[in-house]
Amino acid sequence: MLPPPPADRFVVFLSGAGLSAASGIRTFRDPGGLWEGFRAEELATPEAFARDPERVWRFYAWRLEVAAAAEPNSGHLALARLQAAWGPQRVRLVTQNVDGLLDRAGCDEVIEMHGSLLRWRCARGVGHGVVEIEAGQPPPRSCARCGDWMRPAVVWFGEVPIDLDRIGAWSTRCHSFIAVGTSGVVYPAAGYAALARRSGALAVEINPERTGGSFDRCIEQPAEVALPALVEAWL
Ligand code: BV8
Repeated sequence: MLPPPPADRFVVFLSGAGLSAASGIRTFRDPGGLWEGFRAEELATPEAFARDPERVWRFYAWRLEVAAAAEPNSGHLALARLQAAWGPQRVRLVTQNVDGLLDRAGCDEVIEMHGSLLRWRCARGVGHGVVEIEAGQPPPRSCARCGDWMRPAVVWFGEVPIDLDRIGAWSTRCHSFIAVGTSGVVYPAAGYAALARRSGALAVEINPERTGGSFDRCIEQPAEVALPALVEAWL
């Protein structure tokens, strides 16, 4: 079993689509995943949106609907339980996921480094304001200020992820860095485990399939099984 961080140290959990798989949200690169049949570049880039805003808008409106209908699973809830016991300073959460399920599970101060489906903005930039989408509501199609297309406030390929400085600082100072449900394909997210390990942290992967990344330990189990067991052992 993994050693818990000492009381004066902290653990970072970096999650990917595998954490939400048990909530019925398909991953990106597993067979039958979201990108199957599409090339990511076809839909998750500013160029794709500029080329065919209707198609990309509909793809994300559909993903918002799927995320809103999903429920946090035992993996999300385990992270919320650990944070409730030890606080968000000792249990720091970073996610590549845009489904908002960690927030809905009751987690605090989550860094959503690839943004969120629950926030939409004018395609021209954040100057016209960001719209928070209520559960079950469809996203707006056009900006109330200028009438241009609205787009999800997610980070597309070629766009700069959110809070990279903070994620980098956490990765170089944490006691342990646990990557949960991510294939380690997408950068710069995929580079933080190795950075943490080089900085002396214990680097751990929770994934039913080893990704071959730079980890000290690999827990080859699904997140919805491994996380509740880990939190139970730690608490
Ligand atoms: C950028 C939001 C410049 C939209 C997404 C090197 C350095 C920097 C950049 C690059 C680089 N090399 C290439 C790049 C460019 C590019 C990139 O990484 N391309 C890849 C394809 C090679 N990166 C970018 O463009 C990034 N921006 O570089 O800007 C910059 C950078 C830094 C500083 C200045 C300038 C932006 C990338 C963000 C793209 N947006 N999402 C949307 O969601 O539509 S990425 C998308 O992939 C999702 O966020 C997703 O989360 C993410 C990663 O995928 P995973 O989460 O890992 O999901 P996947 O399906 O791949 O894997 C699931 C895993 O779960 C599997 O391993 C499976 O075994 C496991 N699993 C399954 N079931 C379970 C499970 N695990 C546990 N339990 C289970 N039950």
